[in-house]
Amino acid sequence: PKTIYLADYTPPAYWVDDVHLTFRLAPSSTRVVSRILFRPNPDAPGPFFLHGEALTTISVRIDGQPVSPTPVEGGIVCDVPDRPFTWEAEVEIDPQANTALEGLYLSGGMYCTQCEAEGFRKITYYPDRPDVMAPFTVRIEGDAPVLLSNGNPSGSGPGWSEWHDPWPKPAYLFALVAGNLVAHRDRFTTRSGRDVELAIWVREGDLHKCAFGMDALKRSMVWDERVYGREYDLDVFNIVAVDDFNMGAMENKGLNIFNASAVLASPDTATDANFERIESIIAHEYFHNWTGNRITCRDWFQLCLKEGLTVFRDQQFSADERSAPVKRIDDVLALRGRQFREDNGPLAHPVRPESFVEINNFYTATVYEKGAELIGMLRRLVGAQAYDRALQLYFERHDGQACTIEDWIAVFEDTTGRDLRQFKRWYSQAGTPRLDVTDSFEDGRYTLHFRQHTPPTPGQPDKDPLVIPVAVGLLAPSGEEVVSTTLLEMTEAEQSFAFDGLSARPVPSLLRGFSAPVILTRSADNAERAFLLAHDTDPFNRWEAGRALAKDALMRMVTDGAAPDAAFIEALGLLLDDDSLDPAFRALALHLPGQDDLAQSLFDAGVTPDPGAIHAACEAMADAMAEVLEQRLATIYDAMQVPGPYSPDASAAGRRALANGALSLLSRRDGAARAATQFAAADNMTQQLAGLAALVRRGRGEDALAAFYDQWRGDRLVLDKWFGLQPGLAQPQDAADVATRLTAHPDFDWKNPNRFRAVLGALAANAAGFHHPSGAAYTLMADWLIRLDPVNPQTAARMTTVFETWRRYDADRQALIADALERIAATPGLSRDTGEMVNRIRG
Ligand code: HT7
Ligand code: ZN
Repeated sequence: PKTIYLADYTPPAYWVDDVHLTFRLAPSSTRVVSRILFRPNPDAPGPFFLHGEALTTISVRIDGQPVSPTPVEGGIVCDVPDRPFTWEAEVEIDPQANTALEGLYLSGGMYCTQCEAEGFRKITYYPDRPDVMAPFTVRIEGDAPVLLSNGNPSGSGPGWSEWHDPWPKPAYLFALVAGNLVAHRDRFTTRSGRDVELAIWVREGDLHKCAFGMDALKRSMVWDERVYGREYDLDVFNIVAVDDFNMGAMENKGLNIFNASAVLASPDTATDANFERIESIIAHEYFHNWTGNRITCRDWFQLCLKEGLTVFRDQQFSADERSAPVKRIDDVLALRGRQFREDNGPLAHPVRPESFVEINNFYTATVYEKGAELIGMLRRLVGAQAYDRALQLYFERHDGQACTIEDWIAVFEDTTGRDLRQFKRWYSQAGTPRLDVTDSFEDGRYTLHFRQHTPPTPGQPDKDPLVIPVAVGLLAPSGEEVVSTTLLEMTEAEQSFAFDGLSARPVPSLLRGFSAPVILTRSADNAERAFLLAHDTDPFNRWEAGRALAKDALMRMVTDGAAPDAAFIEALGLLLDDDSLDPAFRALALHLPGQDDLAQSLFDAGVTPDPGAIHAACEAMADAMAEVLEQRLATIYDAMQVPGPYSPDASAAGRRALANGALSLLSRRDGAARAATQFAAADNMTQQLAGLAALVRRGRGEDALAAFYDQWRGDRLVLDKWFGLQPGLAQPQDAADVATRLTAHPDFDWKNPNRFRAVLGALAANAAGFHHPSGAAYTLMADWLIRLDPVNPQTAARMTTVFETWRRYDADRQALIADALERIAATPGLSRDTGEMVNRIRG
C-alpha cells in the first residue's frame, strides 16, 4: 500500500465552481448523476484526475459530448479542454452491499452517508480532497417519506426533494439521508434574527428520546454566539440518528448524522454519563459548523486544525454548562487513559502526522485530545483576551478557505507579535514530554528546577525542547497560599524559576489545572501529597494529590506486597466528609486509578506489570476502603439520594455519582443488599445500571441480568449496556468465556459497530481479563478482528489498538500477543486499514 506524505502536497489541478447531483435511490442499484463545473487551476497545471471507488460507470460527457475516461488506481483520468467545462457522469452504486459504512449505505432500511474522510469517492467521481470546495445542489428521488441533504430545502414533491447548500464545502461534508423517519422539531432565532428550523430525525419509536439532544443543540447555538461570536448560517439544521455508524457523529453541513448512541436519551434508558456525552457530541458537531466547515482543512494532515480546536471548544462549553474543575479532571483522565497510552507506544505520532497509509487510522486521541491540549496551552500562553482576538482574526481571514496549521499559528503571531516557532514543535514532535522537577530553598528564595525530556517515538529518536506552560502556586506550611497561580514559561531543556521573600520553605502546587500535557516526575513524599489534598486551592491539583497517594499505595501493594495504606484511606475519608466539596468531585476522588494506568506507571518505573496482581491490589484496596469507611459511605449513600423526578443536570448527576461510588464499595460489606434494592426500585438507567453493576461485581448478578435483558431486549442502546457490562466486570479468569458466550448470543449483531464494541471493547477494557495468562482473550479478539475486517475495515482497524501496549508485558504475554498480531497480519486480503495498524503495532 502507498504511503502519503505531507511534504508531497500539491494544490488541485482543477477547481470546482458548482456541483449538481441527482440520486435515484434503489437498495442495490442507486443511480447518481453528477453535473460539475470544473475550471483549470493556472497555479498548478496537471492531469485531470477524479477519485472513484466501486462505481459502475454508465455514461460520461464533457460539455455534452460523450467521453471515455481511463481507469487508474483510485479513480480515472480524462483528456479535458484547457478552459472551464461541464462534467456529467452517471454511475451506479450498491448501498445494500456497503457494510463498511462509508459512502452511501443502508442502516435498518434507511439510506445514509458517511463521507469523511474519503467516502465521497464511493458515491461518484470527484476530486475527493478537502481543499476543493464548492456549492452543492442535490435532488433525491426515492420512495422514502423523508429525503434530506445538506443546506436549505429548495423544492419537493411526491417521491423527490431538492436541496441547495450555498456555502462552498469539500465533498467530505456531503450527506444524504432517506428513510421512514419522524422529527422532533424546534426553532432557534440567531442573534441577528435568522429563524432556523431545527429537527432531530429518528425512527418512530425513538421520538421520546430527542428532547435532551434538542436542548443541548439550542444551548450550543447560544454559547457559540456568546463566546465565539459565531452564528448559524442556514435556515434549517437537521440531525439524524442512525443505528449503524462507525464513530460518534458527523458534522455534515446542515445535516449532522449521529450514531444513535450519541443523540438518543431518555431517563429510563440513558445514564448520566450518556447524557453528558450526548451534550458534548451535539456541541462538538455543531461547533464544527465554523471550525471545520466554514474553515476547513487543506489536506488530511491538518486534521487537528478542525478536530483539536473543536474538541477544545466543546470542552469549554461543557465546562461552562457544568462544573469546570470536574470537567477538567474528566478530560485529563481521558487524555491520560487514551492519548498518553498512544503516545507512549508503537502508535505514537505527531498531532500533525507527516505520513499515513489510511487516513481513517489517524482519527486518534493524539489528533483530537492532544490537539485540544495544544489550543489550551496557546490560550494560556497568550492570555484569554489575545486568544479571543486571534480567533476573530482566524474567522475573518480564513472564512471559506481550506487551511493549514501555519495559517492557525499565524493568526496568533499576528495578533500578539509573539514568535511561536518553538511552540509549533508540539505539532510535529510525538511523545509525552517528561518534566522532572527538583526544588531548593535558601534565604527566603525558593527555586524550582525543571528538566524536560521527550522519549523517542517511532521515526523520531531525538526531540527538541518544547515551550511548556507550567502553572504554579505556592502554599505556606500553614496551608495558606503565599503565591497564587503563576504561569512559568519553560523553553529550555533545563530551566530554573525563583520566588523571593518567603519566610518558610513552601509546598509547591505544580502544573495547576494540568497546564500542559506532560508527565510530571517529582519525588514528592506522601506527607506533601496529603497536605495538598487537604489545602490546595487548585481543585485539579487537589484531586491529583489524592490520585498520586492512591497510585503510590497501589504500586507498593503490587511491588512490595504492602498492605493498603491506612493514611491514604484516612485522607480520603476526610475529603468525603467535606460537604463544601462538589459531590461530583468527591465521586472522582473515590475512584481508584485505572488498572491500565497503573500498568503504565509500573512499566515507567521499570517494573513489568502483572495485570492479575494489579487487579488483586485494587480489589484489596477497595475491600480496605469499604471496611474502614463503611459508616461514612453509608451516610453518604443515604444523603446523596436525589428526591423527585430524574433530571440529568450536573448537580443531580454528581450526587448520583457519589452515591453510586459509595454503593459499589458498600456492596462489599452488605452482601450487595443495597444494590439489589436500588436495582429493583430504580426509575432511571443510572440507578438501575449502578445497581446491576454492583450485583455483577459481587457475583450476585445472575437474576438481575436476566431481568434486565427481559426488560430491555427491545432497546438496542440499552442492550449494548447489557452486552458490555458482562465482559467488562467479569473476573479475570472468566472474562474471555463470558465474551465468547455473548458473541454466540442471538442478539450479538456483530456487523453493528456499537454491538461489536460493546462486547469486544469491554473485554479489552477489563485489563486483568484481557491479559489473563491463558491468552484466551487475545485469541478471541484476533478471531473477531479477522472476521470483521472484510466487512468493516474501519472499525476492525480501530479495535486493533487493544494490543498497542503489548511491549509492556512479560515474555509469555508478548509471545501470545505477537501470535495474535501475526495471525491477523497473515490474513489473506487484509484491509489497508487493519494492515497499517497491525504493522505499526508490531513495530
Ligand atoms: N469529523 C468526524 C470524524 C469522522 C467520522 C465520523 C463518523 C464516521 C466516520 C468518521 N470518520 C471520521 C467526527 C467528528 O470529529 O466530529
Ligand atoms: Zn470533530
